[in-house]
Amino acid sequence: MVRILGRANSINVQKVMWLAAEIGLDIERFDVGGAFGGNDTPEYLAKNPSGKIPTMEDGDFVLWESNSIVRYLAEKYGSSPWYPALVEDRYRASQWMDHYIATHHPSMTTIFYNLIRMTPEERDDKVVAKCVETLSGAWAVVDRHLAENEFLTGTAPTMGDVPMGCAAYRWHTLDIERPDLPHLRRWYEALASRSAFKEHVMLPLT
Ligand SMILES: N[C@@H](CCC(=O)N[C@@H](CS)C(=O)NCC(=O)O)C(=O)O
Repeated sequence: MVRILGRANSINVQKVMWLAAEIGLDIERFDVGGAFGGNDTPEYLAKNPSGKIPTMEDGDFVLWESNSIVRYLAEKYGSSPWYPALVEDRYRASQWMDHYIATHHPSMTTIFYNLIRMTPEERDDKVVAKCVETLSGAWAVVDRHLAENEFLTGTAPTMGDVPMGCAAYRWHTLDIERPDLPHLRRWYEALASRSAFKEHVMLPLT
């Protein structure tokens, strides 16, 4: 059975668990990282030198970087639409996965850490406001795309919706002022109605 090393409240673990549930793949997950620790041991670092979570083990094959794990599982164990059949659609999906990492994730992480993990004394409200402004622009790009498309890569969710989808839950749940982006909200609500998304992504923010 595929094994995932990583705690359930990590957005990067959630990507993998949600995708696996959508494609019907049984996964054994182990709590590693954060309060559980275990990601700084020589044994863990031999598998994943970044010391981050998640790490995937599929037999002897070890992989880290959550987007790579999502692509691997979708290709090896999934099928269309989650792993799009057309190469062009596959790369469109991949493009949105990369776009999330490059444009949204740094600001999303900063807001999350400030609002959820830090004490009010540690929090930097100016930095949070700046990140919310940056992200409002980044999500507006997604909103315009979703005005013309039901999901990020066509008429059904694919692996391309996974990173943005996980982050959209946080964006719509955190105590921040969001611009009105109706297409983004419609897409997020469609994902939020899925049982696998509810089970693996819509967890308390901790
Ligand atoms: N680019 C990596 C980032 C991994 C990452 O930063 N993971 C965080 C959790 S979301 C982590 O390992 N934090 C340290 C910890 O949990 O102990 C990926 O997508 O897998």
